[in-house]
This record gives sequence, C-alpha cells and structure tokens, in this order.
Amino acid sequence: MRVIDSHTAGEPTRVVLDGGPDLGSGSLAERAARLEAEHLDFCASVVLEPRGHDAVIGALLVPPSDPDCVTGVISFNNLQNLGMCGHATIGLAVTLAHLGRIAPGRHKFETPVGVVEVTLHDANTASVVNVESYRLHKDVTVEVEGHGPVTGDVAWGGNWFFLVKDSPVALRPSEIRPLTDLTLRIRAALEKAGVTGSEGAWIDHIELFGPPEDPANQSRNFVLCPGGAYDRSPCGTGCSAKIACLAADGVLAPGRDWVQESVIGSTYRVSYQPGTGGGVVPTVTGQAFVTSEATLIFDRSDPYRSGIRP
Ligand code: PYC
Repeated sequence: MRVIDSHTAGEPTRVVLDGGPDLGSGSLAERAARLEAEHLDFCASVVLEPRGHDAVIGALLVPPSDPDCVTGVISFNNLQNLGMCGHATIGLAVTLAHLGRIAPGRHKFETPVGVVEVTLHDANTASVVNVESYRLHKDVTVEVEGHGPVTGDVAWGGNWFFLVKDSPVALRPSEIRPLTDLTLRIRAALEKAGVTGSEGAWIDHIELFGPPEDPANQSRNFVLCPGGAYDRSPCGTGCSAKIACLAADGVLAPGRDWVQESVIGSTYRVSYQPGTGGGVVPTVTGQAFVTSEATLIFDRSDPYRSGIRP
C-alpha cells in the first residue's frame, strides 16, 4: 500500500494512494459509511502504531462521483470516518502537488459531507473553502466530573464541536495531559447530559479557547479529536465551527481575517462569507509539508498487522 505522509501545521496526514479496500459504488457518504462499518481493521492498521500513532489521520483517495472534482477523499482515524478534515484537505492538496497531479490554482475535492474548493497557492500553502458551518446551540452548561460546570457552544464545521471560550487550563504544550483529561471529561458530560449535534450526532471534538501567545493573532486553542488525541494544528473544521460562532455573535464581519493559534503555536488564517442556509462558508488557509513517501507492508504472520488498539 503506497502512502505519502505530511503534516499540516504539525498535524499528520497519511494519504493512501492505492491498496485500500473496495468500497463499491454509491455516493461518497455511502462509501465512507461502508469504510467505517466494514473496514475498521484497515483504518487502524494505517493510522495506529506500529505504522503510525494516534494523532495520524488517514486520507483514502477514491474516485469522485462529481466529475468536476480532482478526487474523492475519505478522511479517517481508527474509530470512524471524519465528515470533513481541514488539515487533511490542506495536506492532500500539498501531497497532490508533490506528486505533480495538481498545479497552483483552484481545485475541487469531494468529501462525504460535500464538495470543498481548494486553492493551492504554492507548493506548501493552500486555502480550503469548507462546507457551510453553523452554531446549533449557544451557552450550554454541563456538569463535568471532578471539575464543575462548563459552558460552551455546539457548532458544526464539517464535524461536531463543543467550544468553550475560556479554558480553565493554560493552553501550553506542557499542559497537554490535563487538557486532554479535561476535554475527555467534558465530552463524557455532554454524552451523559444527552447534548448532541443535529439528529442526535455525537459531539466528538471538544475545543478550548484562550488568549493567543502572539499578539498578532486572535486566539489560541486546544482541540480533542474523536480518538482521544489532540490536534497539533488549530483544526480546520474546528476553526470553521469557531468562526460560525463568532459570526452568530456578530463579533467578526464577513471577509475579516481571524488567525487561530494551536496549542503548539501553529496557525491558520480563517475568514467567512455568509452561507445560503443561515450559516457561514469558511475559508481556512494553512501550510503543509510532505514528510515521507512509503510502502506499508502487511505481513500475515505479524500479530500487530492491524494496529495496536487502545
Ligand atoms: O483539521 O478539521 C481538521 C481536523 C479534524 C481532526 C483533526 N484535524
């Protein structure tokens, strides 16, 4: 199985070029659901140790159903497919450029939650016009075990997020363990209280915000991902959810830039235009770098060929 690894603002992506499972025909959402239902061994074997680690997001290239798209892409971790993945989309654009498959300019990629438009600015920089993003609930308070009440907003940015404005823990790399512990507890509290996204969807990403370290930026965040790893980047879909909340609060005008720092200090530049469904259409700009080209080997006698599960 041929893969290309990259990182976007520190967050790793592994693009699977070939050798993935046969997902049959149908819409990308149907094929993504099939990947999740029938091929989690494949997902875990690609992203987890001993070939990867729990922060790696896989990006499986599949034929698009929309002929205007360069490719279809299903992003996944070891648990599920991700509707959209901002960092993986930027990583994919840079990977396709590295392979000579796309040149600077505008391109469309098909994801399970819709078509996104990507502008490749140069070999490492890309902007993603994401799917329409919106806030579902403002100021939801849940009782977090061992901590007390925590208030946040529920918003969609291509994935479901719970966004907490003032992190009670400092947003520093040295605090990643307590930040992870707190966000896991917040997620459990949401589940216990029955707080969900639309149609009962699991809120699988938790975001904490605080002041930026660099005064040139607007904010810093910590993002818990579904598998329990933290996002090294400011999270493309998380920034989309954030900007939907800022727009709903009337504190950021269309077209104005918001520079979001991650917990490791990497940044995305984000802005939005009003959407047609009452939400916003975010544009997320970031940088990715290819780190390796590899062939993954799956030896039938290897007891850990399907990954080391948590
Ligand atoms: O950039 O959207 C994102 C993302 C989701 C999970 C990890 N990164």
